[in-house]
Amino acid sequence: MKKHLGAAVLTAVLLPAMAACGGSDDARDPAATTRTADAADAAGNAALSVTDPWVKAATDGMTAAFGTLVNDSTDDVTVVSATTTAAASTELHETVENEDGSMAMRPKEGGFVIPAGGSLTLEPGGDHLMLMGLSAPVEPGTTVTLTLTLGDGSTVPVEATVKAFDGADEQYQNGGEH
Ligand SMILES: [Cu+2]
Repeated sequence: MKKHLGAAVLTAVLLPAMAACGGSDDARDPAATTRTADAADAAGNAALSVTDPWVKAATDGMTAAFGTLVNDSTDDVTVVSATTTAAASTELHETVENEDGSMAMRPKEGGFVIPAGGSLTLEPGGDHLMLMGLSAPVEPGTTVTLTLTLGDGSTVPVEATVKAFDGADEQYQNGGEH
């Protein structure tokens, strides 16, 4: 499939660049930037993979990314932050019920914790990755590359498919639109 090939090439080009600007902590753990999404390294460090990652199509403003975070390691794994080239900033959000019964989302305190040998599902109406300040329309059928940063400083690249979806329109709790 042409689309897949394109995405793979794009990833191959982008990932080394991302790794190169991965922050000042890199020197502490040289292996961090080379760890892959689907394999634990020889030392048995935390390995996280993402099943069926997808992003809600949007023309501008903000959107959200979902999927199932799977932890195959014997230690809890925490996703502490995320980035994507598709948006100016990315936040880890949870969805909570306001006192008036309406649903609102807010930054997840402490990040997403995936228990050892367990998983955490990011889904509309629940936990999700919030992409804020889209740099371009996010079109159905295209791919968005996200990079998750874990508590140990390692990163996990994620290729998320863009899907049209109605819903996941919870208001940002501190957004104050009204
Ligand atoms: Cu959100």
